[in-house]
Amino acid sequence: MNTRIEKILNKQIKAEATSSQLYLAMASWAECEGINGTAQFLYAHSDEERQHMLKLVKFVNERGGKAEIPSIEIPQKEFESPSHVFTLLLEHEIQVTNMINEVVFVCLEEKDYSTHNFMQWFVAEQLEEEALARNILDKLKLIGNDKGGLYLFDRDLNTLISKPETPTN
Ligand code: OFO
Repeated sequence: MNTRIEKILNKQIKAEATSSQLYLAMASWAECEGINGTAQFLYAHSDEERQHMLKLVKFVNERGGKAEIPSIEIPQKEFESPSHVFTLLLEHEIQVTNMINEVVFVCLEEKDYSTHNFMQWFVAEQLEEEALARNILDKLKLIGNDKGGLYLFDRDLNTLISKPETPTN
């Protein structure tokens, strides 16, 4: 595997692991706050990010590179509200999208078309994740401080949990 590609994919492995830990911290906070629908949504989202990391780990190793399993900084553990959580989540996803775009850019510069092809899955996934986070934030804006609305929002968040994906690469 081209060393520049290996390096940037390893950077992405760390980004996905960081996402997984951050969403796990958010899930744990939500559970302690008694907003269980939100907690379940975030636990599932954390698992999804771990699957993204694994997908990259397996791809790097199968293509003759060496995946690096990173250490992760302790994530933020206190949040002000569900809106605060999902605002941070969207900001984080936008950062990850920028990183994915950078990987795609390097693939083109290095003429590595098979990694470029592999990364298209992540490009599509980022679009979905950003759209989902924006959708949730829009709902929260509408609800404002209405406790009944927040109760229903939390209950319904369960329905937005996507199915865990088994990594194929
Ligand atoms: Fe891995 O999609 Fe979010 O970060």
